[in-house]
Amino acid sequence: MLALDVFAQLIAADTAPKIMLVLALLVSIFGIGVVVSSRRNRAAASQVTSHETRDETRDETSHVTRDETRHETSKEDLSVRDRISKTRSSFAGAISVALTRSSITQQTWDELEEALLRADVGVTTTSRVLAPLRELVKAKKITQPNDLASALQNEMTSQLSQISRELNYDSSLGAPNIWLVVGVNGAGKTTTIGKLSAQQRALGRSVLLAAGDTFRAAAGEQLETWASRSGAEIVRGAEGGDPSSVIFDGVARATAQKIDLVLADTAGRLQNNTNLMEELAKVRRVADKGGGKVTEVLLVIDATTGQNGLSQAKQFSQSTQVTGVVLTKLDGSAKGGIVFAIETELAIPVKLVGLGETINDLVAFDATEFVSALFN
Ligand SMILES: Nc1nc2c(ncn2[C@@H]2O[C@H](COP(=O)(O)OP(=O)(O)OP(=O)(O)O)[C@@H](O)[C@H]2O)c(=O)[nH]1
Ligand SMILES: [Mg+2]
Repeated sequence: MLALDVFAQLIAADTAPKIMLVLALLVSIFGIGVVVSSRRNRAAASQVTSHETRDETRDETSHVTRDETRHETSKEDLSVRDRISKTRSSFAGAISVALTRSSITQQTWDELEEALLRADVGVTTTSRVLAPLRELVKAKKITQPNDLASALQNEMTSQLSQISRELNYDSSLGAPNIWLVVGVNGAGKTTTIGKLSAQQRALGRSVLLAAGDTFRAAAGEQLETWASRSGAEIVRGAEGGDPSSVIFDGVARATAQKIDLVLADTAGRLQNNTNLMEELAKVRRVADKGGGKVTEVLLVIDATTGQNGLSQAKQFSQSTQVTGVVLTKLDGSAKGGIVFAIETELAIPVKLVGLGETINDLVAFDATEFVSALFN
């Protein structure tokens, strides 16, 4: 109303410049109004957005938390069968093609052979497994392809050595047992030591970790983490120092403190590097001289490396008299058949298998369960 009055007075004054001035005034007032209102709207909108963003963040976070929890839970629930799904699906898929045909022909044998070789069972073991089955078919004791499945499963189970898979621990020693852990680079030695340490601690044994991998500074730190996670003592040496003397010191300290078990880590090395294999032989000899006794030499083999594992087992065994194999990363490998090659061709028992990266992901190898998981 006030604006109209002013407008009327100005009109009455009838002066063009004044009219122009009033119009400019009105346009400015209108303009300011538009700017203020749009700012208000923007501010309100941005408040909503930031709430939404926070809510989304909270939602995201809670999803992640929920997913992680679910993942953890389901991971714990996973059986060996589930964890070896890569080997299982490739193997079971291949043999089911062969065993669902209407009759047993040369093609059946070719397909079975291919399935076994693809799972990295190895040429020698594959022939050994299939030979008795061919005899059964020849003698007409088996006539249907699907009857071959259970015969094959039995044959594969019986191929796995009947020798003990127990970890050698001599409680009557009156001195520390020493378990030396060897293998090529990145096979999973240090991780296995951490998991093993936790298992042995859970059995009530006192454990000392000897950081014999002096090659990399990070190796000692990695072992230190596992020592604190699993409640074990640790002895470390200087970077680049003599691994034998670190392990000797570890054993000496374990002896003095009446610690039950020394788990000795070593640097990864290629099995065809003569100098490094000699160094390992020395580590093995010296470890026995510190007051304890080497009761186990565990060769860690990465299951994803397949047949090369055989060559590793041969060479490491020559240098250190390997007493057992730990097959790691079976969870990520389709080549779990290497178990057969190692046991049947080298007669070294696979004692433990690694099924993941966390502290609980190490289990005793059970041949019957393993073979059954491959088929079902
Ligand atoms: N998925 C899976 N990963 C594993 C397993 N065992 C070890 N790893 C992983 O493999 C990698 C190498 O493990 P390390 O324990 O450092 O191997 P290493 O043999 O001590 O290696 P070097 O000391 O360098 O020779 C790490 O990322 C581990 O988490 C397993 O059973 N499953
Ligand atoms: Mg290591």
